Amino acid sequence: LVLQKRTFFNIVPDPSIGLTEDQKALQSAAVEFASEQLAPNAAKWDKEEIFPRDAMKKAAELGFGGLYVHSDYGGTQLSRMDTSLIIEALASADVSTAAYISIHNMCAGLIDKYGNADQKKKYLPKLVTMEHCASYCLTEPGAGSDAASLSTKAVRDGDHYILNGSKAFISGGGDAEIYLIMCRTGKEGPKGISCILVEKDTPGLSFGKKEEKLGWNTQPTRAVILEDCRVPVANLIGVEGQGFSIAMNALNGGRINIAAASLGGAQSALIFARDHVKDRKQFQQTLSNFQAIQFKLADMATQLYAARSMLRQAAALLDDPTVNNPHTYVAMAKLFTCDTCFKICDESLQLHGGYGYLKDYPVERFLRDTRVHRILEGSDAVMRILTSKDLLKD
Ligand code: FAD
Ligand code: 2MC
Repeated sequence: LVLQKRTFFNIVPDPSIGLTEDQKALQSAAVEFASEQLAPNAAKWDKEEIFPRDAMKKAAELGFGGLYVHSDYGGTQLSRMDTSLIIEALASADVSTAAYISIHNMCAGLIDKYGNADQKKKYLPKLVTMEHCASYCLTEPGAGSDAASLSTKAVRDGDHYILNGSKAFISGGGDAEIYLIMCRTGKEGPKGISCILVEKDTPGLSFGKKEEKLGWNTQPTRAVILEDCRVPVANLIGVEGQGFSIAMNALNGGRINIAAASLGGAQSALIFARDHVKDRKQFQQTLSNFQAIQFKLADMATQLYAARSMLRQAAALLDDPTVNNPHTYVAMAKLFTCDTCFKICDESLQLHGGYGYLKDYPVERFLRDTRVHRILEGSDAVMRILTSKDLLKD
């Protein structure tokens, strides 16, 4: 019951349809890696809450640790669209690990885009190989959806900043070597925020307990605590006051990839449902003989096709510098895709009957892992806020 490469493409809607030959080659490499390295281990990593650093290093050997990073620093330098194909393919075997790889790439991409030459030279090579992992630290106990209200402070003291505050729900927290901390260096609101890189062994940086979660169990989630944490001014990414803009721009690509991870999960859930109903007999025939079941599968495939088409178009818009407000399209696509794909996983579980509820079958893991995509990297409500703001503006 693990995903095989041959089954990934052997389904309607075919995830490779409409792609260029280069994109198909990238996708194929990612599917092969996913089916050989992730699929056989995903259930164990989930159950035992293993953060699979060796497997991620192997992924990095294929270029998946520096997807947006310039080749000067060993990166793969791919577009948002091409990156989303890779994350989708990895997630078809293991949504949680693929999603962490997405966060790591969001951080490496942020340093690549906004860091100076010294910062890139110092940090990117080890991030690209995933010898070092990175965490993105925006959320705080009192600032979730309202991220611009964050209160972690960085106060200048000569050549250093002194950071105080705490970050909640940080993926990779406690294990990652690099922390990108969004913190307040100026006035209230989005314009007073900066982005500062903190290395794991910096005195004053500590971590909360590992959170126990419904899904995303192959990656640790911890609070990140900063107590008089002294960081060189050289670790400021971009300029003071640019942090919120940096954080939001990085999140746009992140949101595409979280939704792409939902697509991968839903794709596998559909494959498992199809295979199950073709095999399972009730009332002296296979379940797939019943038109109610056939129509259910058709609806799941149609929804998946709609979500994938929308997400890929939003990714292409984000890649196009002439497009105004691509983040609104990203928001609509994340909202629709994450919601739709979660429902496909739920329908797949239903089609498995009681077996779907057992951990012997993979579908409950896809359901648990995709659920959180409607909350993190901007909840459903935040996606609606972004869309309606644009829609209602004068
Ligand atoms: P709240 O903002 O309190 O929202 C609660 C509910 O109210 C939600 O349903 C929300 O949609 C709704 N809501 C909020 N505002 C409005 C409104 N104006 N109108 C209508 N409804 C509204 N953060 C990081 O910075 N880095 C990470 O690596 C990271 N990893 C995470 C991993 C996991 C497993 C989880 C669960 C979270 C992670 N997060 C991370 C945090 C995540 O981004 C936040 O949980 C998310 O942004 C929502 O914030 P909140 O939990 O404070 O919910
Ligand atoms: N892309 C580009 N720019 C953006 C943007 C985006 N996605 N979102 C906001 N902006 C700009 C916006 O255009 C404005 O620019 P300007 O000052 O030039 O007009 C500026 O940022 C401030 O935006 P708002 O005035 O809309 O600020 P407000 O505080 O009202 O709301 C909101 C911002 C709700 C959209 C933002 O706080 C948000 O995205 N919240 C969700 C937080 C989130 O996604 N957290 C995820 C944490 S990471 C995670 O979960 C992981 C698993 C890694």
